[in-house]
Amino acid sequence: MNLHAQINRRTEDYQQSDAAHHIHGFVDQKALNAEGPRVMVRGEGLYLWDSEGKRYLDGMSGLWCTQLGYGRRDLTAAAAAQMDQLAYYNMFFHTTHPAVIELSELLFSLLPGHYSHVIYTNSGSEANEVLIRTVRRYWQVVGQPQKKIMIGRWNGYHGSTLAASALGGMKFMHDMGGMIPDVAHIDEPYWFAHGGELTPAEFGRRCALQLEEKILELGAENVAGFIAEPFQGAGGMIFPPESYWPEIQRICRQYDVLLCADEVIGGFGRTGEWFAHQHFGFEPDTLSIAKGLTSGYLPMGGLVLSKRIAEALVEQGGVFAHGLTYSGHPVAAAVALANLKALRDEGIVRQVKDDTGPYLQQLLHDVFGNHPMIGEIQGTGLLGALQFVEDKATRKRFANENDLAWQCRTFGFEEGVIIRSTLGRMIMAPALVATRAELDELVDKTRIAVDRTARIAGKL
Ligand code: PXG
Repeated sequence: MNLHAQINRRTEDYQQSDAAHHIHGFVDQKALNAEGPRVMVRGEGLYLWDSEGKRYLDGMSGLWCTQLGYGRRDLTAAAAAQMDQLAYYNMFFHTTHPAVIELSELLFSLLPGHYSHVIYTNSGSEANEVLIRTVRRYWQVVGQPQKKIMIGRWNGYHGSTLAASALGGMKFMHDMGGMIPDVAHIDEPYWFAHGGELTPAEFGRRCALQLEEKILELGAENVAGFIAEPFQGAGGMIFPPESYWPEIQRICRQYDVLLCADEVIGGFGRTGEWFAHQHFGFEPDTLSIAKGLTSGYLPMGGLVLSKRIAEALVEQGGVFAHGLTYSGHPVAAAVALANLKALRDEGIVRQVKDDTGPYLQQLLHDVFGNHPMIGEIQGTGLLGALQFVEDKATRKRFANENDLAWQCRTFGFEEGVIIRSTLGRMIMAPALVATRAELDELVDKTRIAVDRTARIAGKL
């Protein structure tokens, strides 16, 4: 394939035009305009190429979404065939279409048996928007309309729309657009940063008990649901202590608060299980999904409902006043179907669980277990987080950890690997099709970037 087939303009030309017209997400636009964004032009497998012809191993699956990697011709063929056949039709006017029906069949064959229905959206943010409405509607229908409050967690991430960011706990997002009413937050179970003298198990229980305290403070009769990522993604790939989820589940059951798992990052094989809640061993009432559902090839998300919720809505709820022009879009559905078939039939999820996942975890511990800059390694399946630390004994973090992590990420780009930084953590989540050799390259280049950072920090 000719790498430059579609590039007939100079990089600076692209950058100037981008600066003239485009507001990017989560960046200082003025600073970005001065620097000029990298222009990505091609992807194949785990690799990306920019407009200068430089190759990168993408250690982040795009934005945690390209489970199958780039350039899968079966997905592009599925999209093209569906566009030829029926490019668009809606789910209003009492209609449906085969692509979305077949997708739902396959989805529920992969999910545990107590889930039965899905509301399709175009993104994870929208899945969490509809979650709020669905959960509140459920309680109305079963005769407890005062149950409205959603509890989320500080430093949780559930999307960028107003309501989804309100569920999340990124304060700087709340400050920008305001909050919606009837949302509360509890602390995140980030032991390394906030655990103090407690053991991880004690700290995990303590964090979970905050949920009980918050429910009692607000009145259980007013609390509709608790939303959380099984492990935090955008907040820093933070895995809760093992004591956390069983206690959270007990509390939700005891006070009849719906347990809502945000599986947008954890779903579709990332942990080696189909869904992250299966890895952590708890049973949510709802699952928000997106990203890996289509391997990111087209936008699609959804809210999966347990039978208990779906039955109430369907049998007693009457009109459910919600719907998007593109809910269950046939082309997105066809791509999602092809994607899930490939993940299943090529044994990719199983391979992450049995082979490449344990391989990556072992590699990370071999390479970084005694590294002077790394205080904690977390991960499972094809997920890895490296926590920067100034003093291992006291878990003291660098005052400038954010800058160091950003620098490390920049070194990564120079070395030809894309890893992500959040506060003082370096994160990797490569495509699920990664081979052992690609994981070797990912970890090796990450080590070079971390070593270069450690030299700046005076640790090497
Ligand atoms: N829930 C979770 C857990 C997410 O990670 C969303 C919902 C929203 O999905 P959409 O499709 O609306 O973006 C996400 C998105 C990062 C980063 O920096 C992560 C996300 C988005 C942007 C940046 O890690 N995840």
